[in-house]
Amino acid sequence: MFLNPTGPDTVLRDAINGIRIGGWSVSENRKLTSIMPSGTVTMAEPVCLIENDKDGNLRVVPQAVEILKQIDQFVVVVAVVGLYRTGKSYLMNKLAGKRKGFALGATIQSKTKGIWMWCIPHPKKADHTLVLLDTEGLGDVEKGDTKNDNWVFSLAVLLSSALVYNSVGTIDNDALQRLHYVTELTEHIKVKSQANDEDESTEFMRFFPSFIWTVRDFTLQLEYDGKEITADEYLDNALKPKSGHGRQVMEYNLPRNCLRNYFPTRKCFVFDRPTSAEKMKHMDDLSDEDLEPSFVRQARTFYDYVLSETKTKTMKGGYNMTGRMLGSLAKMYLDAICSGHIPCLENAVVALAQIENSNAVAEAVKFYKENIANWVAFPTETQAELSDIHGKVEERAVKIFMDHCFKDEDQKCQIELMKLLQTEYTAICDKNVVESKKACESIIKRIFRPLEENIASGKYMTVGGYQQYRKDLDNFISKYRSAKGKGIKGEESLKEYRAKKESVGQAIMIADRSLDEAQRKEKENKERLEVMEQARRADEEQRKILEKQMKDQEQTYRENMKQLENKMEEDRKNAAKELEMTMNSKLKEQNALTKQGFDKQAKLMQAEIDSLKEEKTKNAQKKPSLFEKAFTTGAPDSAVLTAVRLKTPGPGWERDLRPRSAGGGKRYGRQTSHPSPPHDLQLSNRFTILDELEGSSVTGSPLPFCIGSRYL
Ligand SMILES: Nc1nc2c(ncn2[C@@H]2O[C@H](COP(=O)(O)OP(=O)(O)OP(=O)(O)O)[C@@H](O)[C@H]2O)c(=O)[nH]1
Ligand SMILES: [Mg+2]
Repeated sequence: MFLNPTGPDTVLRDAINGIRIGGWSVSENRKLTSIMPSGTVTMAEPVCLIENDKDGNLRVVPQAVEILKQIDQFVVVVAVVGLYRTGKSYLMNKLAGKRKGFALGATIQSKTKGIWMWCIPHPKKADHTLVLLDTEGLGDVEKGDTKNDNWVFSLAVLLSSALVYNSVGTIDNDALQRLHYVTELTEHIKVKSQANDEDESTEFMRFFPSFIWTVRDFTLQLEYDGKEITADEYLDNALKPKSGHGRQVMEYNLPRNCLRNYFPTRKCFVFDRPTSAEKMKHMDDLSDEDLEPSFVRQARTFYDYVLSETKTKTMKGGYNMTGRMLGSLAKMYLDAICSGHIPCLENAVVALAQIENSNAVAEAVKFYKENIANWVAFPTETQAELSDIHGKVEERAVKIFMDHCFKDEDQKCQIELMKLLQTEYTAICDKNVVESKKACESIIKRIFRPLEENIASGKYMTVGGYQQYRKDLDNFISKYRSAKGKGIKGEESLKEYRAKKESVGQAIMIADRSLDEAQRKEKENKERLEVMEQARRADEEQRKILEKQMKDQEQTYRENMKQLENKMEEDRKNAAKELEMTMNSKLKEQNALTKQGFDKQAKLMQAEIDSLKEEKTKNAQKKPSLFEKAFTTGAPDSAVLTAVRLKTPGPGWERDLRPRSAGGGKRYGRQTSHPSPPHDLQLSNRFTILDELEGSSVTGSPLPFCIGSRYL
């Protein structure tokens, strides 16, 4: 047993100093490209993640979860478990590349209590955070009550992507019997939420971490039947089952079978004694020079293997996990344990997806709002200018969502995001109209002031006054039209101003005695035509706005489609990778069983392999949901077309907005049985696809375009 002084220490150390908080940041210079997913932390020292208090209560430490929440990067999680006083904390410090960190105990009393956590930037994997979990020693007789040992062991399995099992001496039957925690995992981990009697442990391999056995103070020769063997072969030999059916054989085989069947990969490292007993009392003060060179070498090999081979922590389905997700997961599992339930992988994935996806929506909307506010100078000169900014910001916002979401069943959250962004954009468009009208009003006031003054002073109420009035009016109109800063409602505002002036013009005409009846008629006709021309200009202006907004919708769908397709492809790859890995591990085990003469067990395993194969095929053929279908189908599938129909006032209304060829006496537009859209038609009125995608059936007019298809 490893010995030395200092008492137990469960105080949460303030390691939050020195944390670099990550997350999405937008630089001051308003550049969209400057958003950087830094999202990691560097902790000066470990903190307690799960407390195991004197009364035997387990509790997640909120401050530690807060730290994990800052980690937006994917995490590689290495947890160490094993009997107390076996040098676990020392080994974890080695992985952190530090001499001190996880507290070492130098007495026979156990040191580490609960589960401690240390997050550092991954030394070998860019943009990944390494999370080291050091656990309380198992089987501490002094505790008297070891009821939490199973939970500590199970939590280490559930939270890690590599589980290091640390023991001293040799891997013999005693060592394996001491690892009975692994045989009890079925009582502490549930895979599916629906309770049924089927043995779920066949599924464990898909979600379990890789297994690494570290054997400390190893004094034997790695030889078998006179031949030199590797540490891995040493472990494999130790895990060989016995044939037979008696109770003793079953007991002998149980931990071995569990280890072989639950974990996707196995690895073994043996370590020599590091130094003399005396020196080991203060091992965290010793440098490599003070240690046995063989131990230093072995520790280095272990370090290199763990840091290069340990995969990113994934969830059921192969989704990569961020630090934030790990924090939520720890909390969920602890909540389940504390309320007397068994942590369930399937429930955890669903609950985590809900949290993550609604966070992703919130993040994306926040980003959109902030950037639109930063970028748009109201009023924009054209609708195209606003659309352009909207398109760019929206693209990034959707990307933020896609980067953070997972398992978004039927794209519920993505549709929710599209709705929210649409609402935001509609509000921005409305504001742009209001701001433009305000700007136009003030420009009109400034430019037409001399005209107003002349009207007020009665300057035009004389012979020849009408001609002068028209000349001045035309002059100011052309000045107004060339003025900058009016925004998108220049003609509409002018139309309104001119409408107000119509009666003034008529009064001046009547007062002008130089005009005979015929001339007056002719001028009136001209006035009428001008009013129509002004209205045409205003309508044309509005048509352009609407047309652009329609294009924006198309663009929104294209962008969402593009990013969704990428995401789906990535998800498919991850799921396939997970299945492939499990299948390979099972095949390897099956081969080994056949070689060792356990044909019956090997045959039994075939059923598991077949079911994985079936799942792999299903996964590749997975039918897209309605939303996916809408995005990916090229054929005019009537259900999809109906579902993605944009609710417009009726077919042909878009054409109705186009002016008729010049010279038409009527304003414009051909008569149809469908009404033309009101010119103040808002995007939100027309944009109803999202509601429809969420379930309600749609009937009505055919769509003007189909999202995501070549019918756009
Ligand atoms: N003999 C021996 N002692 C070691 C080794 N590694 C560390 N020690 C010493 O063993 C003592 C216990 O080490 P820890 O790392 O605290 O052991 P632990 O497994 O974390 O202990 P608990 O947290 O109490 O379960 C310390 O005095 C270490 O210096 C080793 O490889 N061999
Ligand atoms: Mg320890």
